[in-house]
Parts: sequence; C-alpha cells; structure tokens
Amino acid sequence: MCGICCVVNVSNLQSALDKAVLGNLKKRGPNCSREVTKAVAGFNYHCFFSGHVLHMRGLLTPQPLEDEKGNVFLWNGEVFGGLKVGSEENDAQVVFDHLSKCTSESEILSIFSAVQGPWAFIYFQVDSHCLWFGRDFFGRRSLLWKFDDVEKSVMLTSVGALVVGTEHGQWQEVPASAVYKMDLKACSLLDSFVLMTYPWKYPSSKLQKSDLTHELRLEKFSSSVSLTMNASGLFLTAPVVPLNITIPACLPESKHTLGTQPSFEDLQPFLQSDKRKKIVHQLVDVLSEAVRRRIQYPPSKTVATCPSVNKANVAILFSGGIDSMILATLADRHIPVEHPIDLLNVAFQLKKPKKKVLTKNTKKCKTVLNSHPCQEEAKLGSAEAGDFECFNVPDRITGRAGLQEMQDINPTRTWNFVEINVTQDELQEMRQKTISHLVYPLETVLDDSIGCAVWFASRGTGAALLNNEMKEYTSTAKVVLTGIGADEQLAGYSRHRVRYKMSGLEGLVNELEMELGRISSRNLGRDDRIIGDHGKEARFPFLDEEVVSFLSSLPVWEKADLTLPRGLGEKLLLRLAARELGLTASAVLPKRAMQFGSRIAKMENGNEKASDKCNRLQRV
Ligand SMILES: *[C@@H]1O[C@H](CO)[C@@H](O)[C@H](O)[C@H]1NC(C)=O
Ligand SMILES: *[C@@H]1O[C@H](CO)[C@@H](O)[C@H](O)[C@H]1NC(C)=O
Ligand SMILES: *[C@@H]1O[C@H](CO)[C@@H](O)[C@H](O)[C@H]1NC(C)=O
Ligand SMILES: CC(=O)N[C@H]1CO[C@H](CO)[C@@H](O)[C@@H]1O
Repeated sequence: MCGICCVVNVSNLQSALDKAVLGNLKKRGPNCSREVTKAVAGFNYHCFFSGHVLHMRGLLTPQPLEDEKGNVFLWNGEVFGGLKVGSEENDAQVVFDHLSKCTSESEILSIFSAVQGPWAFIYFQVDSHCLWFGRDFFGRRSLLWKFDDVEKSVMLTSVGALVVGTEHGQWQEVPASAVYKMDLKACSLLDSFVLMTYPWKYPSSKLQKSDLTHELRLEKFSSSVSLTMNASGLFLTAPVVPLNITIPACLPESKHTLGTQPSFEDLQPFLQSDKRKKIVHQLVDVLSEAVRRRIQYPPSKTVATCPSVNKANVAILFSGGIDSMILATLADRHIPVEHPIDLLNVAFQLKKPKKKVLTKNTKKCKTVLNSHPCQEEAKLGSAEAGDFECFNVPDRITGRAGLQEMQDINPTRTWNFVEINVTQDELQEMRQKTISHLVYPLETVLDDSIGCAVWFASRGTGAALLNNEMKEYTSTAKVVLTGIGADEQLAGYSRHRVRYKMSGLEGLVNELEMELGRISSRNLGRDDRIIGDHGKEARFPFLDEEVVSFLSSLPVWEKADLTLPRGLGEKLLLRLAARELGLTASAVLPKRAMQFGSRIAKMENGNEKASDKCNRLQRV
C-alpha cells in the first residue's frame, strides 16, 4: 500500500498540497516519502509528484520513480500475475521498466490489461507531455481527483481530507471504468483540461464495462474541464470474463424438506452429484491459489533481519461468518504453521438497557431484556450499573465459535483472536479526527458504519489470549485479508432474495451484474483508504481475477439457490466449499452485514436509512 499524489497546473500558478492530505498520504506509506517537481522548459505546465511507500516486497523502492529520460511513475498496487516479478524484485520498478520502453499508446494499454492484482497509478511520459492515471478493473485501490477552476489545476491522490469550505472544487473518486490520459501540452495551450478515456472492454464481446458518460457525471465538474472520449477505438482488455447470464428454461424442482434452521449436515446431499462436487473443488482450488498469491512475498529484508516468528504477517477481518472462515482455512494451508494468524474481531459497545423504560412499559422492556445478549452481565452487574459495558455482539459470538472451529482444524497453529472493543466515546473521537477524512468523498450512513467498523477492526488494537491470559494486543500484520466480493458474486445479500422473489433468476442475474460493476465506487475505494490509513494493505481474495472469472463463468443456479432457507441457499456454492474444507457450524451461518453484526448500526440513531447522507461525517 502506498500513498500517491500528483498536482498538475496548466497556468503559471503553483498549487500547494494541502497539509491534511499530505498527512493522510504519509500514514499510508510510512516507510519512505519523496517529492519530485517537473516543469519542461518552454511549456506552461507544472507537475508535482508526492510518493509515500509502505514496504511490502523486494527492496524498499522510493517513489516517485524516475528514469533517465525523465519519465515519472507512482504505483499503489500489487502485481499478482500477468507480468513476471521475481521474488526479490519490486513490482513498481518492474511495471515502470515496462512502461519506459513503450513507444505507443496501445503498448501502454496492453501493460495495464495484462497486470493482475489491485492497482492505482500515475505515470508522466515526458516525450509526449502526457499524464496517465487510473485504477484496476474492480477499483481495488483508491484514487481521487479534484479539478480546480481558479488555479487551473488537477489533483490526483490516494486519499483526500475533509475541509471546511469547498469553493475550490470537490474530490471525487476516479471512476474505475477506464484509464485516463491528459496531454498537458495541449491542456496548457487550451487553458483547460481534456481527458482521454480508454475504457475496459470484455475481450469476447467488446462489451464495455459500464457507461462512462454516466459515471463521470460531467455536471459535477467545473466548466474548465472538458472530457473527450477517444474515438480511436483503443481500450483495455478486461481481466475477467463477463457474467454468465444463462437462465434455464425450467429448473429442476427442488425436493428439499428443510427446516428454517439449517445444519451443516443439510449440505451433504448437495455434494452427492459428481458434477457439483467438481465445481466445488474447482472453487476451492482457485480461491486457495488467490489466497496463496496474497500472502507470499513478505519483504525479503524484514524476513532476513527479524526472524521473529511470534508476530503474524497476515491478519483476517474475522466475524466467524462463512467468508472469513474460508479465508482463515485457506490461509492456514499456505502460511507456515509456526507463524500465528491474527483474527480481527470488532464489537461496538451495546447500550445499557435503560432503567427508565423498566418503569414505563414493563411488558415491552421484558422482551428487550430477554433478547439482550448482555442479559447475564446485566444481572450480575451492580444495581446502578454505572460502568456497564458489553461487547458480546453477534459477530463476537460467532467469532468465538469460528475460532473454535479453526483450532479444531489446526490445533498446532497459534490463532490470535483479537477482541477489539470500541466504546461510544472512542468511536466519536476517531470518526471526527480521522475516519471521516478517509470515508470522504463517500457520505452515507452505510459508508459511516462500515468505514468505522473496518477502521477499528483493521487497526487491530484490542485484547487477545496470550499464554492463557487476556492481554492487550495490537496486530502488526501488514496484510489484511477481507472477504469482500463474496456476497456480490454468490448472492449473499438479503436484497438478492427480494429481487429473486420479485423477478426470478433473470432479476437476480441482473442484480449481480450491476453489483459487481459498482463495487469500486460503493466499497473498494473506501475500504482501501480506511485500511491503508494504518500502514496496512487490504487484499481481497474473492476479487482475484481467476476467482471472478471462474464464478462469472458459472450459471447463477450453481452459485445460489434462493428457494432454500437462509443460511443455506445464499452463497450455496461457497457453503459447499466450506463443508469440503472441513468447516461445520460456520458453513450454514446466515449472512449478517458488518454494521449489524458489530452492532455499530445499533449504537447510532436507529431511524436512519443506510442510504441517507450521514450527518456525523460532515465537518461543522
Ligand atoms: C515500515 O514502517 C513501519 C511503520 O513505521 C515499521 O513498523 C516497519 O518496520 C517499516 N519497515 C521497513 C522495512 O522499514
Ligand atoms: C471486550 O469484550 C468482551 C466481551 O465480548 C469482554 O469479555 C472483554 O473483557 C472485553 N475486553 C476489554 C479489554 O474490555
Ligand atoms: C453458462 O452456463 C451454461 C450452463 O452451465 C453453460 O452451458 C455455458 O457454456 C456457460 N456460458 C459461458 C459463456 O461460460
Ligand atoms: C478523438 C481523438 O482525439 N482521438 C485520438 C485518440 O487517440 C489516437 C491515438 O493517439 C489519436 O490519433 C486520436 O486523435
């Protein structure tokens, strides 16, 4: 993970980089910071590049990179495939070496079409006076832009900052539907910006990933920005196959007689078919490889100089739900057994039951208390219960059960179950100070809930059982695996059931297609900014190119069967994979969204809609 930033001016003015933005960039790349300014004699533009590196592999390689010709490169990404990167090599250097050799636009595009893995980049090609930038197909790395009408400048950055007064333009996420190029020479002559776009297209169908004109929503930009769609026909080749939209004329009638509380034994009959079993094993294999690629290559220096095996290199955002359990099981396959694995489990303080309610409406309160997970503690607590605190939220309970399953699967491994308890006060403080800046420019109640939950979880500061004693513990693992992408591809959300009920398999397929298309702007940019803030790197095995291609090639009915009850039908294929991997109860846990599982949503005003603009994120 790195923090990358570029400020371009096409007037003679020089714009400065906001201090808050610089501070946020440094947190993403704590190991090395560098700045480079470029002005080419006789041309009326200036570029300022700022690079902040988190050292992940090969030798520590300061950014921006510069070659002898004067090209400049900023890279926030990981090459997991497509280009050969030796185990001692640094991937930023490898990509830059390829780019330096390019003599045409299509050569540049073919490099970004080939690279597998998450990335955002900024590349200044000195010969052509062109600035290239963009994000990978799914948008797994954040990149924001802001055009300033007055200063005639454009800023690109991994992370922004929320500031009072936004008269000089707003940050926006750079749409991940294309890679962009600005001819700075031309821009400075025109005194305005012209963006060339190179959209992603699927190789077979020439189908564009999404409608760029719609995504760029031009009215958001000031009048000095004009956008040119390049008509040359150049485009990037999508790294995955399009979704299989086949719908059967009629589905085999389901003959299952299942209760509403499925047990993992209910999965067994589905594994009887050889065809199904084969698909399940293919999924396990492709996911396993995706996890392997994401946990190899710790920086060679660190390994050599600190052979401490007591610290985990890899952490998993861990709710004990099926996605995180599968990641833990597969990580266990590939991480040497003497290394611990950190399981990060976040819980927000439950409100204490109000005494007032007791006297007012005894009947109603009884049900509240009965269903309250803190009931036991509440009884044990003193009468006044002044410092009553409780973190036994649903994700904590399933997390503990999940830990037990992992210990059964591999008893020799040290599993650090990190209990991260967040109080209301701490939440408010950190949201104000930090998290609101990272979530920005996203702004909904859901962005706030998930942003805060992921920030505290990935910080990894809590308590863990070390030598049979609960001790304060902070995870220092630089790699954080998250299960994002599983629900979008395997129909895990409850809205999928709604859609299926309303408009059948066809409706479901359309919904899945739409969701994978918008995952960059809904989730990934935000989560990257949030996790990167700790100097850690988010990695998404379910969004590995091979995994997505495999799942996309399957017809929808192999992935989910929404005629089956909750805990079984959604993500059915993944549940079968979990079963084959030896998981038990966790294989049939119904989906629970993080904001509910961690109870952060409960902590805030319960009347809000997830899509409402969140007041708590605003600067006052
Ligand atoms: C990178 O920075 C982090 C945080 O300051 C530090 O813990 C780590 O040791 C550094 N790594 C290297 C290779 O310098
Ligand atoms: C965190 O919450 C759990 C309840 O889930 C509790 O057992 C534990 O003692 C709490 N830890 C701290 C440090 O407050
Ligand atoms: C879509 O799924 C159907 C049914 O399994 C299969 O016959 C077809 O080949 C798949 N299409 C693609 C493009 O993979
Ligand atoms: C419309 C437009 O400006 N098209 C350009 C797209 O890119 C090619 C290759 O550089 C140019 O030749 C076209 O002029």
